Amino acid sequence: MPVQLNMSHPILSPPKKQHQHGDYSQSEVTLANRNNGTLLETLQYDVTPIGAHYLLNHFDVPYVDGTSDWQISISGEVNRSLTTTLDELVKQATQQDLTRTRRVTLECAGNGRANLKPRWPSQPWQVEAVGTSDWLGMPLKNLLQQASLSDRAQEVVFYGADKGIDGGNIHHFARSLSIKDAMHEDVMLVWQMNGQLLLPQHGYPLRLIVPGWYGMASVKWLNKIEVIDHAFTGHQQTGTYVYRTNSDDNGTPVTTIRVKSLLIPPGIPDWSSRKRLVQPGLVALTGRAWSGSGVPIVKVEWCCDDQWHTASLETSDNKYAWSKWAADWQATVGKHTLSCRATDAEGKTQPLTPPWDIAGFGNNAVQQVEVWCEEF
Ligand SMILES: Nc1nc2c(c(=O)[nH]1)N[C@H]1C(S)=C(S)[C@@H](COP(=O)(O)O)O[C@H]1N2
Ligand SMILES: [Mo]
Repeated sequence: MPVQLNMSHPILSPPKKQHQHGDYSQSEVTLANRNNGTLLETLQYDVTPIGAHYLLNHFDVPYVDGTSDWQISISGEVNRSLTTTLDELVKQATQQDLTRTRRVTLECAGNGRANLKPRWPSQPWQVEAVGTSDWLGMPLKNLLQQASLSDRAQEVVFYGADKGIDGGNIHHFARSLSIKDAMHEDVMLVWQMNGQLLLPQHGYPLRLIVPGWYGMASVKWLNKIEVIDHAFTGHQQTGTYVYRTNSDDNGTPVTTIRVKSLLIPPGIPDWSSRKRLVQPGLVALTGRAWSGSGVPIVKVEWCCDDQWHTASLETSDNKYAWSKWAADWQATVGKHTLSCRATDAEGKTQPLTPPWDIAGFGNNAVQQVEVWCEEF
């Protein structure tokens, strides 16, 4: 017998979320099992191996049986609404020489959320929600030009095929961009990642890639584009992905990636605690640094026990991809804390403590890695 729900519905009228302290809840563990982070040791690779790229799926991965039936439509404030299959789109892009590959670092806006105290009950990222891929596709701009925007066009809304519920709100995952951002030559419709078709969990068969922005803008399983004459107020646009200092705050939208860096934890790990052990002597430290909007990294510093030093930096040829940094550490017996800090060409740098946001968005505070140094 189904249970009749009258007063409060746990899915459609869920209780208000509360910040958490201490142990992770069952639902946070469930989310963490579905949405893997990258393995920090793979920061060695310029391009993240596909299976090691972080994953953030709000709902279920849609089942797609081949690309020939996948349709993408553009409607709303356009002079020529159009619907095309993905096969047709790819064919046209190839014939018109529009296909491009761009190396882009994606980071989830919630990366670092679990390091805030108290923390917001959501995907409990610590530092690992970042990765870099070679994305192949075509500029979105060309498709928008083909549809020809009307004079009233104000925003472009991108819909994913995935559907679910958040805060009692049933919706397809959808995000918008202003006309100016959508027409940016680097925003892409993408069908390949690192030389192969997208994996189901990364948006197969078609996704958007918005370089320099936090990951939520890069809508996966893209099948509908709607041009509208007003500001989009969908749940993923205004109900979340907004920086708020308290729940009464209207907030400001989360957009481009804040300057950040990571260090590959050196030495060898203890299996269950992941604590690190290194030998005394020379230890090669390395990691990655990136910022949003294609702004280059100009400096990386590293720190051992409150002593800051300048690291060497390999600048990237790809403006939206992370840079590699390296430093030599003379490890001495004892327990140490290692950190790194990036500065970009606009002079922006990482804070030592997490910036406060109720949902833990945009946490670009420096990472801290504890290391035990001992002869072994
Ligand atoms: N349709 C759809 N697109 C989506 C999402 C989603 O849940 N559904 N998640 C977004 C978020 S929050 C991030 S961080 C990136 C993650 O992309 P990846 O899983 O390929 O790393 O996809 C974005 N695009
Ligand atoms: Mo995300």
